[in-house]
Amino acid sequence: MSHNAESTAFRSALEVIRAVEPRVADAIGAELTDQRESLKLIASENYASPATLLAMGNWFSDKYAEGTVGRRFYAGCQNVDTVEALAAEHARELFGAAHAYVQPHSGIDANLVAFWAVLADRVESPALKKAQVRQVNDLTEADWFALRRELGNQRMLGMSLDAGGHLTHGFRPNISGKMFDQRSYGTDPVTGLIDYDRVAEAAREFKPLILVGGYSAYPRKVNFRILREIADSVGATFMVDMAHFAGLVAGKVFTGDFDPVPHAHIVTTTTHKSLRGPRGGMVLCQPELADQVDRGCPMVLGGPLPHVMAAKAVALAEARRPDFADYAQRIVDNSQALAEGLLRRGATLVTGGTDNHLVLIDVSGYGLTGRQAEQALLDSGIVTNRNSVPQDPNGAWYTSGIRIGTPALTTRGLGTAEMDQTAELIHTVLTQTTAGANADGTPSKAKYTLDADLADKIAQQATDLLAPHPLYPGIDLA
Ligand code: DSN
Repeated sequence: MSHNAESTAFRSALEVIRAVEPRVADAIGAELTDQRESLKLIASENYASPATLLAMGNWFSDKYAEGTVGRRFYAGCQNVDTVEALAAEHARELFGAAHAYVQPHSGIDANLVAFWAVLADRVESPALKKAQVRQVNDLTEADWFALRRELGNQRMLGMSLDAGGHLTHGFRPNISGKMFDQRSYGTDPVTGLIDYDRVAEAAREFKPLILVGGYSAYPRKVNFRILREIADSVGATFMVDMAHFAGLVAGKVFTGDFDPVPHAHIVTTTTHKSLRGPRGGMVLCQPELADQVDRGCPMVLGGPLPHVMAAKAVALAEARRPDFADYAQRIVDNSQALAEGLLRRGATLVTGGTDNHLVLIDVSGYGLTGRQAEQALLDSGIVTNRNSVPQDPNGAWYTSGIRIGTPALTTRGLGTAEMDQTAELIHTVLTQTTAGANADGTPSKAKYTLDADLADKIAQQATDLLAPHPLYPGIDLA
C-alpha cells in the first residue's frame, strides 16, 4: 500500500466521523499524536499495521455470527465464515497448531474458554458418560447438583502474581480464583528464576487438574517440555498462556523446549501484544479439546466480533511473512540491550537480565516505589507501567517494580544503540527522583519530587530519540 493510500484512507475516515461527532475525530487524531510522541515501553502494547487497523473499521462489525465456521445460529454468515476460517488457518500454520479458535475478545476471554474446555473434557464429559446421557439437560436434578459441585471443586496450579504470573491464573480477585482451588509456584528467592523441582514438588502435593504456564512479568524463557512432564506426572492438563510472548513464538525466537505449542494441551494468547495484531484473543489446542474449545461462544463469550476476526486474519498473515521473524529477534536484541544498559548504570533487574521482550526493574534500589517511578518517568515522556516484584513489600497497587518492554519501539525501528540511550534516560530520571513524605512525616508511597526542567529536558531527549523513526510514516492527517 502506498503512503498516499494510507493517508487518504485514514483522512477520509476521520472526515466521515467528524461530520457526526467532531470530538471523536479529534480524539482519534490526538491519540495518534500522543502515540507518535511517547517513548512507549509498555511491554504489552504495540502498533498494529494500517491494514490491520482498517480491517477492523467496517460493516463486519454489524454481523452476528454465533456458532463456528459453516455452523452458525444466524443466516447470512458466509463472509464471516471466510475471515474466521482464514484467521484460524493462518494461526494453525503460523504456530503449527492442530486447532485454532479465533473468537475470544481478549486474553481473559481466551483463558476462560480454555478453563471451561478443560472442565468440560475432564469433569463434565465423564459425568455425562457415567449417567449415560448426552447432555446436561438430561441429567437428574441430583446428578446435576453433584456435577455442579464437582465443576466448582477443581484445582489449578499457576505462577504466582508477584513472580510474574497473571491475575487470570487463579487469583482470588479474578473469576479464575473463584472458580478454582488455586495454588501458586513462585521463583527462586536468590536467582528469581523458576525452580522446576519446586514446581514438581508443588504439583505432587496439590495434584491440580490444570497446570498453567506463562506469565505477564517474568523476563525469562520458560522450559515448557519440563512443565509438560510435570503435568503428565500428576495427570494434569497443561495449559500455557503465551499472551506476552506469542510474537516470539511466531517469529521462531522461542523454539524447541521454549515453544509452548508442541508441549501444551491448550495454549491461549492475546493477538495485540508482541504478535502485533488487533486487540483480541485466541486459543490453540490439541485435537481432543477442539470441540469443547469451539463452544467458547456462547459458553463464556458474547457474539464473535467478525471485524476483529478479519483484522486477526490480516495480522496473522503479516506474522507469517519472513520479516516478522526478523522483527521478533530484534525485540529480544533490544530488550537485552536495554537490560545491559540499565545494569551497567547500576539498576537492579529481577533475574539480572532478560531472555524475552521485557525487563523488570526493582526500583527499590533507587529508593522509590513503582508508583513513584512510573509517574516520574511519565513526567519525562517515558511511558511504562509499575509492576510487583517477587515478594513485593509494597503490594500490587504501589509495587516496587517498573516493567518495560520493547515490542512497540522495535516496530518503530529503534535499535540497540537507541536502547542504550533509553536506559540512560530511565536511569537519569530514577536517580534524580526523590521519594516524598506524608503530612505526618511518614514516607509516602506515591509522592515524589523531580525537577520539572529536568523532566522537560528528558522528554525532549525522548522525542529526539524517536524523531528518526516516525510512527505510521505513511499516514499524514494534516
Ligand atoms: N494487561 C496485560 C499486561 O499488561 O500484561 C495483561 O493483562
